[in-house]
Amino acid sequence: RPRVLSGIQPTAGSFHLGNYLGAVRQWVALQETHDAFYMVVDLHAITVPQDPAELRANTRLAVAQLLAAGLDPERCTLFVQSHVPEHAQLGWVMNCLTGFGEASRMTQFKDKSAKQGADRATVGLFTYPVLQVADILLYQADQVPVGGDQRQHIELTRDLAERFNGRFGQTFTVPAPYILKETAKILDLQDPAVKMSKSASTPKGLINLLDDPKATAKKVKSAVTDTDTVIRFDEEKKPGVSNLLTILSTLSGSTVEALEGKYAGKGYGALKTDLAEAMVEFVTPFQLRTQEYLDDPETLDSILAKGAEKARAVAAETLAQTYDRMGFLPAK
Ligand code: AQP
Repeated sequence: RPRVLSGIQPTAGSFHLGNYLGAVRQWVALQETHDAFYMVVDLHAITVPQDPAELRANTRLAVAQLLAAGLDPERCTLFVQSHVPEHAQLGWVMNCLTGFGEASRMTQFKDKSAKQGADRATVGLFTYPVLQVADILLYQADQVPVGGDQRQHIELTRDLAERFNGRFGQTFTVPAPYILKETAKILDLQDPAVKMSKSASTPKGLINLLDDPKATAKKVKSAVTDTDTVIRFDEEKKPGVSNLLTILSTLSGSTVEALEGKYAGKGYGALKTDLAEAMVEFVTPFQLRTQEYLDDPETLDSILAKGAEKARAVAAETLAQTYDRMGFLPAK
């Protein structure tokens, strides 16, 4: 079985619709066909300031949401990044192979540090993509299921894997991105020129899966479309409407073409009403399941303990091999 690896940050509390449709939904499908490793990336979370109690609660909440979304610990390895110390260890090695200019070209850092102000951005935020390289290479992942915003980081991962292999001998699998075209970039409901995002979206443009379903329905109904009335998929000319079609298509299982046919001659109101309904139908049981997992911290902790053990077995082997190739003296 080919291997996949991916992670999600525990920072915002609730996952948003972009996280779910762009990444987590694919994770659930891939656990059936792949040797799947999924983690909650708390080491990445601290690249921006975190309140300790909140971080701890949000990490549990992220795991509960992953289980509620359909991850099955019998079918995949689910763990918390900081439970596997090899991430930080291989991260350092990768930092020492990455050019300063190369890291400076990462657009996510540019965007995020610009938002925070250059003086407040940490070195951790700067080297975050390099830690992500280590996350992926530790597991010898063949594919990395992510949203389109991560493409550049996967490219960096490929470059560093090839660089290491070239310099020290074949050590790492060179991974490929696994990005579904349809859901690579879910857009902000109020500003369809930008992606839906926890830090950049306005509250009305962002759908959090744990929001009150009624509020979610309201957000869908007030989504920005255009002055036209035709329901047609056209990402350039009709980004708002196309975004709604993409979301409804994914949630309902109907193709975008079928939806175009269904809404021919009808106004945007009909599409929004149906999408609002589909969203409520999706989030209501999702929220119940999330709460059930939160109410049973013992089960959750035991899932994470088993996950960390399985992850460490793989990570430790890769790290030992890496250290050896680089010429570190083995500890006796
Ligand atoms: N709008 C999106 N469309 C498709 N995929 C998306 N992802 C995020 N936003 C969208 C994907 O979700 C996965 C987990 O993301 P993360 O935990 O790394 O969070 P993030 O990328 O930091 O999420 P945000 O909301 O975009 O945060 P900010 O605003 O801080 O940048 C990833 O696979 C990501 O591609």
